[in-house]
Amino acid sequence: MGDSQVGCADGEAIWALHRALEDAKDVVALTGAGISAESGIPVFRGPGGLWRTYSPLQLASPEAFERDPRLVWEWYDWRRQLSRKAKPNAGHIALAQLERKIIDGGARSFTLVSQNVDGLHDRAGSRNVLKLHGDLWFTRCTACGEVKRNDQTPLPELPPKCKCGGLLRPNVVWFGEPLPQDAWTQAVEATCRARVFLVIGTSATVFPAAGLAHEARQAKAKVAVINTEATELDSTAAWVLRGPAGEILPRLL
Ligand code: BJW
Ligand code: ZN
Repeated sequence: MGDSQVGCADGEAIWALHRALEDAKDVVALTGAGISAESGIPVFRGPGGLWRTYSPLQLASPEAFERDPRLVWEWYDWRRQLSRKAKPNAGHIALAQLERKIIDGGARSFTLVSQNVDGLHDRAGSRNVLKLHGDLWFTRCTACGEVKRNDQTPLPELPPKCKCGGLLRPNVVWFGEPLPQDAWTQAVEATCRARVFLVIGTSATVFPAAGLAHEARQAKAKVAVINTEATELDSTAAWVLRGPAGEILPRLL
């Protein structure tokens, strides 16, 4: 760890990061499943990350969908129901407040880049969320390509069909698929400008999203890692705040 690093979320590190956030012209936050854990939504990796007997990583692929669309949709239907019942937690709300504070304060920028598909950042009031891995609340037709919002939970028919007769899939990004071009381009541009880059509740193991944190570091941003566990980014971060995002983020405001 470098000089300015602190291995736990003590008051001094929180205060130093708070000051850096007040001073920085451009701020980026990258979030992952951990920020929604305190809303009751399981993360992907680790002990809490199993659904029935399947690892999520076995299900989040075009091959899994081709093999068994009904099984994959059962998983997504379950997650849609969980997300619908869940409420944004103090971490989501703090990020929405931070965005407002920075943007309304004048010539500064705040960009929220999320790997999450649950919609909790939107519901917490974040105005502009760059969703790198898509959105659970949209479907895409595998035949005609139509992308459509769908809020029905549970879905009446699994797998759901398009009005053209084609099979619908969740409008999310699976392994081996490209990220939405617009969101990705904006995320890279914001990362290159960032003076402070927050990495919140992500194992930072899935690329290219995780690469943004490395890019930020190379562009001389100060990187802060907020996570309950150690991550590979810790050794190069300016601050490592160990603890639940829902407890740490409100203290940064
Ligand atoms: C808390 C907490 C609390 C808990 N507070 N913290 C090398 C370089 C580049 C790419 C690759 C590479 N090797 C392989 C690849 C390809 C692959 C990849 O990265 N694989 C890795 C496994 C190595 N990447 C891809 O395939 C991507 N596409 C791509 O590369 O396309 C190239 C291409 C170009 C042109 C044409 C075609 C292709 C796509 C990746 C898509 C990932 N999709 C998923 C599913 C999304 C839909 C869905 O939700 O179902 O995204 S997989 C899953 O992982 C999901 C997540 O967004 C993503 C990241 O997970 P996340 O959020 O980090 O969760 P966890 O569980 O890993 O971590 C949670 C963390 O929270 C933990 O650290 C906890 O400690 C912490 N935590 N409670 C704070 N309260
Ligand atoms: Zn269709």
